[in-house]
Amino acid sequence: MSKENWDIIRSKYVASAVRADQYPPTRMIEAAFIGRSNVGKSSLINSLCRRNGLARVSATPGKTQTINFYELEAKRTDEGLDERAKFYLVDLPGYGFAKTNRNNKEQWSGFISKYLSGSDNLGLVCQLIDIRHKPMESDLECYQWLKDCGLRVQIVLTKSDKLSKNAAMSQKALFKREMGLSEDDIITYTSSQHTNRGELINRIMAALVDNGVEEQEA
Ligand SMILES: Nc1nc2c(ncn2[C@@H]2O[C@H](COP(=O)(O)OP(=O)(O)O)[C@@H](O)[C@H]2O)c(=O)[nH]1
Ligand SMILES: [Mg+2]
Repeated sequence: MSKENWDIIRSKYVASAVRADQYPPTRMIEAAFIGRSNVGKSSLINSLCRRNGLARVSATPGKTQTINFYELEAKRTDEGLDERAKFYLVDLPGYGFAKTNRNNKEQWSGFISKYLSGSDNLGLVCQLIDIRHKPMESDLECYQWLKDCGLRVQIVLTKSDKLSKNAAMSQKALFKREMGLSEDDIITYTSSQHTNRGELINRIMAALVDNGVEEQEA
């Protein structure tokens, strides 16, 4: 594949849903974001869109309990080309929220799994994992479940600024090994510094283009 050069140039919130009939009526290809509560998902979404307040950043885990849809426009500039593509960024509730009781947890998983297994438009799932942790049961289970659904998954190791370069590299190697990933399946990220922003956007767009995102000449 040639080196793509995509950027996110526009973003807006469109809808929150707890049921399928609340999804936005216009169908577009989707990239979903999932991870444990407090992994840095809202911060990553804001960093990708270069918008401070698009998704709500919180120090208290477990706040987002709805599926949130944002409409994004990406632009590719290569050798004078000016191509645009629109898609939905889908922010999913965090999994593994310790304070959630068993009942809530079951309800929650049903609601998420319905979305993930039922969306024909889902081109990529970005699964976020805190780089400081060892691979956790819930992360491995989630990954396996997504793969079993036939979904394409990009692993993003968040908060890489919390570790030294060397420690971050060995954590990445550990996740690669334990999850059986190739180099293209996993990336480190620091939201506050937008580290690896361009590379992650290019990977997201490559997956969406493979899955039929419509590119338009501007
Ligand atoms: N050091 C550091 N902290 C981060 C980073 N991303 C998020 N955080 C912090 O982690 C906490 C949870 O972030 P948030 O984006 O709300 O996580 P969410 O619950 O997954 O949406 C907040 O206090 C953020 O400031 C990062 O890249 N580096
Ligand atoms: Mg959040």
